[in-house]
Amino acid sequence: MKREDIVEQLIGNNKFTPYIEKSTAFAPANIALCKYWGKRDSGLNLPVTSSLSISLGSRGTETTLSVIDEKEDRIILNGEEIQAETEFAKRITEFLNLFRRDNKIHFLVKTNNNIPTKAGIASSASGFAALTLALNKLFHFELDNKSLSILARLGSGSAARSLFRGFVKWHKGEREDGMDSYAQSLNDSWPNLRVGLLIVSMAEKPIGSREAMHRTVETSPYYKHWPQKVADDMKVIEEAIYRKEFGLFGQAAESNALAMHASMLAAQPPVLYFQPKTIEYIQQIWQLRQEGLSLYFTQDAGPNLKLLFLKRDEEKVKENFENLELVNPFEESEEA
Ligand code: 2P0
Repeated sequence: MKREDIVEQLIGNNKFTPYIEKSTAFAPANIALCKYWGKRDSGLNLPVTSSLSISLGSRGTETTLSVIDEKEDRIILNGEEIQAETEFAKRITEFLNLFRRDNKIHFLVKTNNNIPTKAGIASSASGFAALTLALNKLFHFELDNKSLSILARLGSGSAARSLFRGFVKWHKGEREDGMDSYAQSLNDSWPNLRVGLLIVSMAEKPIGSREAMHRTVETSPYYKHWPQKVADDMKVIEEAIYRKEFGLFGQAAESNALAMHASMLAAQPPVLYFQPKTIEYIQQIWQLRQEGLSLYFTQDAGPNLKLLFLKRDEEKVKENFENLELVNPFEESEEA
């Protein structure tokens, strides 16, 4: 099944004339608590397992899309024009190709991330989610959330989750065309939950997550245990969110991240995202926990850590980690 066919199934074939000149949309970044690691279809970004994330409130990507009278797309990221031959630009252009028909229109994509670059959060999730929302407005597709999530997934798997605030579950789905692989809000908030972004390094990763995922699925002897591990952790995390049991929640999220890294380490060639400072921080977290602080971490495809804790421990955590970028994922629900 091709991505083009999915787009036509969702949108039809008669809506590809821009309806307005310009549209703007925002989507939050998200951090997986139960990770997406491995695809059953790499063309459609269909995952082997379901995953569950927390969106980062007002931290994410704002994208403005307009039609331009030029021969190719132009992409401006945080005020700087991105050259067409870069991987970043190619991925966006390929995604936009799905929305061009005979008219061969081109777009100006102005995209801004309000997460400080030093926070080291992948922007592809919020980026493709914001772009999907901007396309939906520009063409007046009037898609529902499920269809928007499926479309965003075609750009980047984790983007399927960035369309929603709060806790989000991406159902893996069973179908070959992926029409049942989409994300949904859990509709359960936890206003006292805090996320801390802890930076170890901003250096370029040794290997991108796409390739790392693929290599793990193909070669890691531990990968066969991953789907069951996700199923077990997912159950605990969902239950812990429902009951607001922070210890259970943190432990399952941390364990899920470590199991993902363990499966990568066993790949051939191995994939290792830890740096000495990552390990140092992990040991510090475990030490603080032994001393009674309810502090956990999760780690994605890079050396940086994301701390999980409650509002009541905010000061204590800040004292121990100077470089912490503090996020309140439910900030808007608190204001409301
Ligand atoms: C996640 N990650 O669940 C996992 C955990 C990284 C570690 O989703 O190939 O950029 O675009 O579908 O979504 C990063 O992978 O990969 C990711 P593609 P994506 O957040």
